[in-house]
Amino acid sequence: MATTHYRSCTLCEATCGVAIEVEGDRILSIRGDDADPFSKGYICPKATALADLHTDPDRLRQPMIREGTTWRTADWDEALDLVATRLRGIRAEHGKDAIGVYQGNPIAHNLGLLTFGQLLMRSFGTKNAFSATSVDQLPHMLAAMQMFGDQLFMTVPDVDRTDYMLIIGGNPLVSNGSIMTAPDMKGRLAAIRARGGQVIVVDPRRTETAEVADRHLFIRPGTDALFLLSIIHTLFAEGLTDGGRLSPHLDGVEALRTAAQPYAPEATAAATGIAADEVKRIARELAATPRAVVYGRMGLCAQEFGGTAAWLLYAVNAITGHLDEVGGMMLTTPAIDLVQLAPRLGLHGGFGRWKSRVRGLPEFGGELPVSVLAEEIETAGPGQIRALVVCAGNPALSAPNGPRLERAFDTLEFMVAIDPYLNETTRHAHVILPPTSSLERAHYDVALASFSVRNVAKYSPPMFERRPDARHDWEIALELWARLKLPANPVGRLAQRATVAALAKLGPEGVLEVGLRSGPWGLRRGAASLSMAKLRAAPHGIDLGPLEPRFPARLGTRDKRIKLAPQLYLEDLPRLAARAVELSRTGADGSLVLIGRRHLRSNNSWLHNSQRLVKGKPRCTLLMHPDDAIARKLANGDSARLRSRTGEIKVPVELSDEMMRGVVSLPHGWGHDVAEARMNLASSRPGVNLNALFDEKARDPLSGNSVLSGVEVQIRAVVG
Ligand SMILES: Nc1nc2c(c(=O)[nH]1)N[C@H]1C(S)=C(S)[C@@H](COP(=O)(O)OP(=O)(O)OC[C@H]3O[C@@H](n4cnc5c(=O)[nH]c(N)nc54)[C@H](O)[C@@H]3O)O[C@H]1N2
Ligand SMILES: Nc1nc2c(c(=O)[nH]1)N[C@H]1C(S)=C(S)[C@@H](COP(=O)(O)OP(=O)(O)OC[C@H]3O[C@@H](n4cnc5c(=O)[nH]c(N)nc54)[C@H](O)[C@@H]3O)O[C@H]1N2
Ligand code: SF4
Ligand SMILES: [Mo]
Repeated sequence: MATTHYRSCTLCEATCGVAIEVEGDRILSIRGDDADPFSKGYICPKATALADLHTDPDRLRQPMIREGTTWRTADWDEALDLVATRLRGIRAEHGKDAIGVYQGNPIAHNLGLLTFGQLLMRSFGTKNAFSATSVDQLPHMLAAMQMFGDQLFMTVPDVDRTDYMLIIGGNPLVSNGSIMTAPDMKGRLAAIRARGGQVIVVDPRRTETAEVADRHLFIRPGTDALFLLSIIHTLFAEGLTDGGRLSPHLDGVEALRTAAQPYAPEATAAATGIAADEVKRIARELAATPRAVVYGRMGLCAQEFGGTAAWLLYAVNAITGHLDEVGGMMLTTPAIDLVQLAPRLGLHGGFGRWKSRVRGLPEFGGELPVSVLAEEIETAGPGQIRALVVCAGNPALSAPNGPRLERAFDTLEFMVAIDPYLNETTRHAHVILPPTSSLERAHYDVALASFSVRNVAKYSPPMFERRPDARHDWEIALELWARLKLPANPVGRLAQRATVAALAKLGPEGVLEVGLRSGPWGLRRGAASLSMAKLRAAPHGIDLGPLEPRFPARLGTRDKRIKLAPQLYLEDLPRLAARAVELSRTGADGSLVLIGRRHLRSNNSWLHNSQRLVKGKPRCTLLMHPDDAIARKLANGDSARLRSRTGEIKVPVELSDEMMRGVVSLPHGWGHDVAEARMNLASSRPGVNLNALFDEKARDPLSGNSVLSGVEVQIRAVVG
């Protein structure tokens, strides 16, 4: 008999409710859950991949041990013992920092890894901790920390109540929103326009989002900070600033005015490609619209001036009265409050408490930028990384200069991956520990609910029983943690066994219960308090209402004030001024700059083994403006050779006037043509690795985030 299970999709930040119909262990259908109060039936085509991932014959179901070039399966005890022995040995001989860890993006979608996974990762006590954060939202986190006093105060646009949304370097129609958990962005943007509002997109490509907006402005990659400074300049010059309710709490207004002084819209137009009139119009509209918001994402922050741009983004919202106000940039009140919980778990945000050994880049939130991972493995000396633990990450494809990283992996004494696939990264490991599929485990969006455009809570129980010989991510983490900490004496061992048994009994749900009870919707609300029992009784999820103003009470700064002009940013402005002159000349010599893109049917590097998602025309193509193609004697479908400092790749070109002249675009997450990987379908349609072209040395110096946009490349037609 068929039954329907209701749960959240774990593939992207939108957290859509899905209704999955099963009979026995067969999945009959996956539909949007109409009764989910947040997603209201919306899903995207990727949701079906939940089934494909679950049934994928290439998904590993047993631990794998590599001996030379051959892999064999192993049982859990053998594999875990081996990992623990090797890691303990390396730690004993070379110290804590000899073990490096890298945590990838799916962790944000995995309750077990956000709880028990962190227990394991933090227990290494290594300075060499890395994650996908530094090829992603790090500038937003730095700005949140500098301006509002906590790295997690990356505010989210109140899309459902705004009347004006300026989107800079984000493509939510494809990405389904980021640091903006909001199922059905297409519907939500259409609703802004339906209520008489406007949507404006600033992007070097006329994206899918731009197609449904009121206006689209091409911007030269890497110039968003200049664009934002000219908006700020205009606001001050025309007397349009008004911090509203938060005015008495704003520090640095004058410093911000002075910083923007040299950047009149007329002065930035040559560099940004955005006409002065357009800048002024936006500034005036922002000031005149009571409910307006400026939002920016990957294109804004993963670039040379990403740190500066993220700061200015929040600053514009603040000085136009759109920070922490209805329809503006707001904070959630999540049921599990990470901001409150983190310090209690000994996790303190921090910046620059230590530096990377080789290049001296600052730590942020306990992590170093992934752009230094290769050199930290390759460079001999105390503190060198000799063993690496990779959890839910594929840095071979996701990090700049992946090929160098892969060469570095091969020099490691030991590498272990917690990952369901034998792929571009994990093939370098000595042991792969594969977790259960997402349908076999319990889920709650601890991280994403903190960035949601409404306050929501939803628990998804496991849909399928895990096989006795399978392990959840959290179980792998717990068992490894226990083995790594193994006390020497029998009494200690006995005590530890009891602790592990107690933790296993608690499980991620137990942690969840503690988080719920102590959170803002917990015990303090008396009878209305949220609990696991309430979540279990509401399989479609619980709507906790719209976002509410939280500042100044929630500010994390010592003096409870908002810092509009932190010194760190002001000191770096001369770099921008110098670059502005150069940028206004780019393209004059005929060079092209490269940016990235995403596709609705793809998710970073790891959904290319699903037939339903990869079928159709090839997606790993270089988008190029026809004029740029003609100048290089390239026609649609021709093969082009792209070269940068770090690498060279060959890729088919696709001509389109959706590209700004002088800018070309290629998606990341491809390049599956490696012999040892075991992802059959993916390797039959491999595409090329965009990150072979991005330089690991290029970074936003403020945050350490990698530069994944606006990099100069040479492009030639491939002859013959
Ligand atoms: N050029 C360029 N590079 C980019 C980007 C870009 O825009 N341009 N985007 C960057 C961004 S925003 C991000 S977030 C990073 C992503 O960088 P990564 O997180 O390093 O890479 P992913 O492709 O997400 O790989 C995820 C890995 O986790 C595994 N996995 C999936 N689900 C689970 C699970 O439940 N448990 C475990 N243990 N493993 C799992 C998959 O098999 C895969 O190996 O890429 C970045 N790289
Ligand atoms: N379908 C799908 N959804 C995803 C993902 C996926 O791979 N596929 N990945 C998920 C992840 S990990 C993340 S972090 C989010 C990312 O979510 P988004 O940031 O919304 O997604 P991107 O497609 O990277 O959008 C970046 C946009 O910036 C533009 N851009 C590039 N350079 C510049 C620049 O210098 N300035 C400006 N203004 N714009 C620029 C690009 O053309 C692109 O349209 O998406 C998530 N959702
Ligand atoms: S938008 Fe994201 S969460 Fe929603 S169905 Fe698609 S992949 Fe899943
Ligand atoms: Mo990301």
